[in-house]
Amino acid sequence: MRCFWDERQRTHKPAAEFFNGGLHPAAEHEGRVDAILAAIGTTETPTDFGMEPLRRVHDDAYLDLLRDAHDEWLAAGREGDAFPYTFPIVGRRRLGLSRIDARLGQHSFDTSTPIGPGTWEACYWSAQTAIAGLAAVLGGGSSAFAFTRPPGHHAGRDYLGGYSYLNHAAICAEAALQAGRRKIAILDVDYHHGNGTQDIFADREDVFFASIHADPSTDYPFFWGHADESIGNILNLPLPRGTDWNGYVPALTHAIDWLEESAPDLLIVSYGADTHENDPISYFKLKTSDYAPMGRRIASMDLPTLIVMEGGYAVESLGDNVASFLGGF
Ligand code: SP5
Ligand code: ZN
Repeated sequence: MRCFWDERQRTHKPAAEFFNGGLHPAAEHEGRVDAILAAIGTTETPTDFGMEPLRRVHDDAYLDLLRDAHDEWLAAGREGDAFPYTFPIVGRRRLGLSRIDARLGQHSFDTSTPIGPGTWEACYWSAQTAIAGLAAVLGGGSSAFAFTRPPGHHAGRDYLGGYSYLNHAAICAEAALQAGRRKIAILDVDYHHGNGTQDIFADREDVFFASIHADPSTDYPFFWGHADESIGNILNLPLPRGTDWNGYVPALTHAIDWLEESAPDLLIVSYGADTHENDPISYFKLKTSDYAPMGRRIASMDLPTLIVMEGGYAVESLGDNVASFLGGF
């Protein structure tokens, strides 16, 4: 399978994230990069598709913030990564304030997703990597793997969160529609619900989104991903902590059957390896060997398929997990 990656994606180097009342070393760190690159072998560097495909999904004010936030953070006399600390809860007015802390809060939903000096560059090239993978698939390749990092599925049109800044699955779905595909299926198998992707495509008839994830009653992102949000083009299949492969398979079968009913002409997989038993922030029990049959079942949909990388933080198992999935596929 053709694999895409850009070294500029390394320039995002978050030091810490805040949860459970304290700062913890960032789970989405550069060690993930070497683990995955070692496992997938040769990669291709994307060409520059520019800002247009990003603008089809994300708001201009939000993109401006991603690009400028760290400079403004320094200009405000701060050091280290930029973090929000005050959030406009749902229903608050959009005030268009200019202070950096207000802007960060306006476009964030958590405190785990800092903006450092290289974050924009990494995000930009991560998106280009995804689009290059899509171009390979649209150009007649049956599948491609885009090693997107930082991840994307928690990012909405105008917000970041969950280590995600630009939503690669959404950007590629829109780009594929723009290129003449008619119906896009997105299958999200990361441990966490893909809230950004769901929000971006709510009520659409040309994009179908199915997500299998930890029950948000117990796990991040809490406020999205519940079963009763399954309406129209959205299917959420929350599973309890402790789910192993036997518990996972029926949900996978359900998600695949449901996506196939919509008769898509392209599949985008948001693949996260944080369902693995060793993942440090997650509580499913999948084994490395389970990702091969997972990949195989998804490949049985027999669709042109772009796989984008989401989470997965058990660095010592991460390369093997990705290789198992891609190998099975
Ligand atoms: C892309 C992706 O996988 N994003 C996940 C973001 C999860 N951030 C929430 C971190 C809270 C972790 N709680 C861990 C408890 C460890 N014992
Ligand atoms: Zn995740």
